[in-house]
Amino acid sequence: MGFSEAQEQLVVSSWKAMKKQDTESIALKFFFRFGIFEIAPGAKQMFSFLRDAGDAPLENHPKLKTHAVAVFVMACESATQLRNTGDVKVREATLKRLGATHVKAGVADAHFEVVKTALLDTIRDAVPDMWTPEMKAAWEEAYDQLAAAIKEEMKKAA
Ligand code: HEM
Ligand code: ISQ
Repeated sequence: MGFSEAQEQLVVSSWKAMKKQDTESIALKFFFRFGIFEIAPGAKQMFSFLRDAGDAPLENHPKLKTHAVAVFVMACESATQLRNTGDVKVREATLKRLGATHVKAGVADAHFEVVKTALLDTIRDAVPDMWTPEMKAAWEEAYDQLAAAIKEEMKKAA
């Protein structure tokens, strides 16, 4: 499926609108929407910041926000690459690192679907006036291609 300039714009413009809001709370909402903790309570153990949080409020954990924002930023970059080259190539070093981190943490292929749903729901709630089926499809495609690249790298790292 080709990725058009219009599709890239749907992704980039909604992320711009989200960035103008409170990225901190968007990051938190995204994370807790995973729903993965209801589906798989054991998954909590995958995240070092949940393991060592102790009494510290999670809101203030720098890793949660940085990592959550990284997912949005990388999906945006993926949209731009899809439009330009029709293919997603994360920088080699970044991809290697991501493959290794996710394998080490015990992430499985099926988890990527959970995170995708959480991502799409978070965007829908953050920019309800912009949200359309076309926007959803554009983010989905950008995310799927990015996830495929990470999953591929996870197989090599396993
Ligand atoms: C860590 C991005 C999917 C669970 C990270 C980090 C980034 C990231 C940037 C920080 C560490 C590093 O840079 O190596 C992404 C992207 C994803 C994705 C772009 C999808 C396209 C997932 C999925 C899960 C997951 C599906 C499973 C629920 C984790 C865990 C860590 C991590 C457990 C380690 C956190 C910690 O202990 O500090 N991810 N991730 N990620 N990710 Fe993901
Ligand atoms: C790590 N990987 C994917 C998504 C995330 C969201 C919040 C915090 C960490 C994450």
